[in-house]
Amino acid sequence: MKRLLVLLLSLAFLTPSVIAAGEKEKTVLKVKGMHCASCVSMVRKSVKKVDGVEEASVSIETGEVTVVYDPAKKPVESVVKAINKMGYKVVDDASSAATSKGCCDTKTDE
Ligand SMILES: [Cu+2]
Repeated sequence: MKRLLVLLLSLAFLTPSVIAAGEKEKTVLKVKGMHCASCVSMVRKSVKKVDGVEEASVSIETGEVTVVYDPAKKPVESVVKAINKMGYKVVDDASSAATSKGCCDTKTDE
């Protein structure tokens, strides 16, 4: 019984350091200007190309790009730049009324 307690205690000590080592971080970016499946796959592809990004998923309904990355490589700034460069816009808060050009933003008022 005492042995089990010791085992549990050492597990409790070990667990946090195991989690911290090599752990990925996750961030969610709000992106304006995505209209269709083509936008989604383009954004996803270019985000995944950034060094340090492990996984990227894009939701067109919410305009959210979820990025799983290696924090040691700090790729988030490059991810934001990559998205903005394609004509979309990463916004800090969802209420921002930013306008942007997506791949299929074909307004003919010009
Ligand atoms: Cu599109």
